[in-house]
Amino acid sequence: MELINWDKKLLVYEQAVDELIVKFKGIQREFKKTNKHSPIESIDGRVKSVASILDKANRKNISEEEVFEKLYDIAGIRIICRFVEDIYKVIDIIKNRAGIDMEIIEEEDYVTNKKKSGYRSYHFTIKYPVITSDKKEEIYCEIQIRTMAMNFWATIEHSLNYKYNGNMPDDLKERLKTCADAASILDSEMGKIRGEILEAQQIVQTKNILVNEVMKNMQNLYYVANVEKMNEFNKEFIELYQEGNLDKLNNFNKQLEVMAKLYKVEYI
Ligand code: 0O2
Repeated sequence: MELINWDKKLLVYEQAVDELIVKFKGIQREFKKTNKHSPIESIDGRVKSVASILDKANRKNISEEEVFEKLYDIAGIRIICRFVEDIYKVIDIIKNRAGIDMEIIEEEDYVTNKKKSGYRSYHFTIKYPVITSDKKEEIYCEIQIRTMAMNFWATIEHSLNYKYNGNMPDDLKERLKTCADAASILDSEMGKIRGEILEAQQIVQTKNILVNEVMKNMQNLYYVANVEKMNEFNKEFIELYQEGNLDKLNNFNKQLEVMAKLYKVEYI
């Protein structure tokens, strides 16, 4: 039996995780830049440690040589959403990429069919092509999609499972199931007030965009308008910003735009 050079073998898995994180962060940015609610709250990923690969292989009766063909989650990324509804948006985004830069091998819906432990999440096993300096290699990768509440529960349960080496006491298991139900209720209640939460998010985003525009306009005017006038504008801006009335801030910005036209400001 040939000894596996793990560092070398896992390089493509690291590359896949890095690339996938960049791709999903790009999608998240796209939503934010267009002032839309992003179904992706955050993304992280990891390559399983060699010890963890060997443990899982052992548990599943998979030989060392077979791990790369039979263990699908050596590379894994996790997409965290705010709402359950967002999970389904992310699922659509992934399905739309099938055949483009990834191939879907398997789907497991533990969101509607939670595991006995109480675990909820949506899993995809994909095949992902990694291009290295001299070859193309297709590897398996697992994408887990879950809400923040599901993630909180899973992270705690995972640590406890690790502590008890998979033999968690029954009473703790039961308490965790109660926690899983509570997380589920939290998701469902948050889903009901989703509209209100999104509106609040929208207000924050609109304010950010407006403030950026005001800043850009003021900066441009600084080059051409007189200092006293600009100090007045600056004072007015601070007052309006503190008042937090978006309509007034918008009118103020329009005033700046008129000034900019008057001074024939060249935008930088
Ligand atoms: P790690 O350390 O997160 O990588 P299984 O036979 O069910 O254990 P399988 O066949 O690979 O695993 O498929 P499945 O069910 O999709 O599980 C893969 C991963 O999902 C697990 O990887 C966990 O990350 C997560 N997961 C599944 N079930 C549970 C659960 O009950 N609790 C928690 N916290 N996570 C779960 P690993 O290799 O087990 O762990």
